[in-house]
Amino acid sequence: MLVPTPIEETQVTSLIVSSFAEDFLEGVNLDVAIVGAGSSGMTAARLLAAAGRRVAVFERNLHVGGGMWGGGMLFPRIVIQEEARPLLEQVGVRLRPFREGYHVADSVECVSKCTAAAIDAGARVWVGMAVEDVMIDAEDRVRGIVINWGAVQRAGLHVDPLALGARVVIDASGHDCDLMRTIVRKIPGARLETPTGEVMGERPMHAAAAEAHVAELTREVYPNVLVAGMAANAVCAAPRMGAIFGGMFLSGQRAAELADEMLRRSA
Ligand code: 48F
Repeated sequence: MLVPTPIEETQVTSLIVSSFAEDFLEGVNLDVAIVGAGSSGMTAARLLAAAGRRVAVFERNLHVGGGMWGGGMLFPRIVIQEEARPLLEQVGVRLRPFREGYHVADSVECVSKCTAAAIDAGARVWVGMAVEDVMIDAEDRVRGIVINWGAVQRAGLHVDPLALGARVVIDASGHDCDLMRTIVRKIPGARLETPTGEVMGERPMHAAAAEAHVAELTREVYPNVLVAGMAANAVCAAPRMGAIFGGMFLSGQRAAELADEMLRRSA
């Protein structure tokens, strides 16, 4: 007969708190902090971790995946162009080839495998943690992030946040380009590397143009801050694309390459 492991409730408490503290404290000073666990952020996290960088993703929701879960209008499928196929195949996502250069993937499979691969590569993924601000230096350059519980943010509670150092920050927060809006709002005179120097907001849907622009718009738009994914289009008034995701994965890859270069330069 199986003898069940004796359960001591207070041991459960100790194990949860001590293992969280141990892992979290490893990331008090990060190479790269990524805001948002969507397709672009998770791809950047996987590639940076695989390159040996200390990287963590902060997601304000309790779930990862961003806009991938919902596919197109809740039909749980996303479309991916041929150029992005290797990035999905690297993590084991099965693609169904369709007409000229289009593949279709199950969105639940995509979220699960992209997340598992990023974690296996060594990235930390923290859910329920929102990035609410940045930490700056004397020249207003970003040198880290300021975080709080997503639940605290939602409840509108007055709870002071905690700060983490990061040599590079990637805003992969999607359509809202949340971090860039925070930077512009809170740093007087902040000028972004966009045509107007400001957050311009996204334009209506034009999938071909949106997909063509997103990789080139993935770049450092403020000292030590890169934009990736839909946030890259949204800061520069580029259009949205809907449930075609190739550009998001390729943007994540580009963000990882650029972050790695920035880290090398500042080493
Ligand atoms: O929106 P999201 O999936 O961003 P993405 O990688 O992909 C865009 C597509 O989903 C889709 C599209 C496809 O072609 O147009 O919309 O650009 O993921 C962004 C994640 O960031 C989280 C948010 O909850 C979502 O999961 N997020 C946003 N602001 C914050 C944040 C914040 N301040 N702190 C933490 N997480």
